[in-house]
Amino acid sequence: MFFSHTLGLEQPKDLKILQQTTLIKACFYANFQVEIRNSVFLVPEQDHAQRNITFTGQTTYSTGNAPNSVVAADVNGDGKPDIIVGNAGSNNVGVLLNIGNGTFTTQTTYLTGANPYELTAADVNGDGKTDIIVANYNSNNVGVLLNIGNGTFTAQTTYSAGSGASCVVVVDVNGDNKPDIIVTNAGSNNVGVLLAYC
Ligand SMILES: [Ca+2]
Ligand SMILES: [Ca+2]
Ligand SMILES: [Ca+2]
Repeated sequence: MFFSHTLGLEQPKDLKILQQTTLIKACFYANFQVEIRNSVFLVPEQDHAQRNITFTGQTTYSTGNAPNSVVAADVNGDGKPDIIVGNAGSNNVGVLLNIGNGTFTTQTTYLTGANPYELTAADVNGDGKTDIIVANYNSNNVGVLLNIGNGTFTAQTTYSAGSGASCVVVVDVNGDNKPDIIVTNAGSNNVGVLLAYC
């Protein structure tokens, strides 16, 4: 019989127990194994006192037609989050640089496919600069605009998707440290996975 029991960790003063679970796993076939594991998850102690928060009225910045999606990411490496907006009715994306104090430049636009329905921002080529990935709904493809520095971008490179490419996320799905693209195809009733390779 295998028996494993881990207990007795001393809790550091600046950490608190987020969750404590006990896992009991038993196998009654080949070797009759029982494993009991106590897991303690520690997170920094935080002040959870409720605060009142209010917001100002909006300050507006012009975009293209029918802006349909937005993300915030630092595209020029100054530590300030910038705005990237998908102008679905203008077939472009707009980049508004953060000039401090929560104010932004007018948008600089970059062409996309037809009806850029949704976008995300991620460093897809590993150069440390945030790129733009856009789902071009009426073009049935995904566009990738690489960041060439100072918050400016290349023309898009397109990759075929299904009908009605509508949403994109970027994540490494196969553990090779290269970010992959997942796209929903609204007109095809499926989801597509585009693996990155060099
Ligand atoms: Ca910035
Ligand atoms: Ca990049
Ligand atoms: Ca990958």
